[in-house]
Amino acid sequence: MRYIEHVLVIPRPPARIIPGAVHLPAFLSPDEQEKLVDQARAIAREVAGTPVAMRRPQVGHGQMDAWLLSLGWFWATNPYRMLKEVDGHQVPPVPENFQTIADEVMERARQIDPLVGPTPTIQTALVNFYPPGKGMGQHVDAEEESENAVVSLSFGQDTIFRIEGHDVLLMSGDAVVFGGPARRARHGVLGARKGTSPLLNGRLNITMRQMGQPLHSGT
Ligand SMILES: O=C(O)CCC(=O)C(=O)O
Repeated sequence: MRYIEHVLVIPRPPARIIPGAVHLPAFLSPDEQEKLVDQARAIAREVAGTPVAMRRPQVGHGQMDAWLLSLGWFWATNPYRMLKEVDGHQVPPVPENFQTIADEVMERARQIDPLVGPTPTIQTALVNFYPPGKGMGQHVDAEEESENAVVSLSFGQDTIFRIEGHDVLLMSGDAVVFGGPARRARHGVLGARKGTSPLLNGRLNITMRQMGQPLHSGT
């Protein structure tokens, strides 16, 4: 008997979602994805048990479903503020390779929609871990003064990214940029889809941002 494998490949071209927001499917190779996940894990291990450890922040009276690790600046809640240290513990720095990735993502995104604007100087990053089924509600990234774009990378399980009512399927290795007119767009993610990834039991997202005025101007 002959077994014929049928592989369904659905084309996912790069696309502008709304003006200033771009989706770049499969931007990272499987090897790059694995290395970045390992890198994030290693940082999380280094700070485990300290006040800057990965945690599920309290927001208002509730607690987020996602686990957050802050790099560069610590995203504190109730009230919202950005801190350089927490109880005498330095926030882990943003790894140098994040800027290189952001540069590459932005260059590609600008080819799809120049409205994404200048490349951010990556001064802060959030590593968000979503257990299967968990997501993040709609919100606006408003803590940073900078109007330069947010660069977001996805690893592990699929999810739906919703921005201003537009839904996009995000898979492991995808990048999203929102800048220019979309910099303060409302966005969030639905629950990570169980069983969609051999890389992770859950979903990891790395979101990189510039905090304030450029330390050096972006390209
Ligand atoms: O997980 C994502 O793709 C989105 C994360 C997010 O919206 C944020 O960190 O502000």
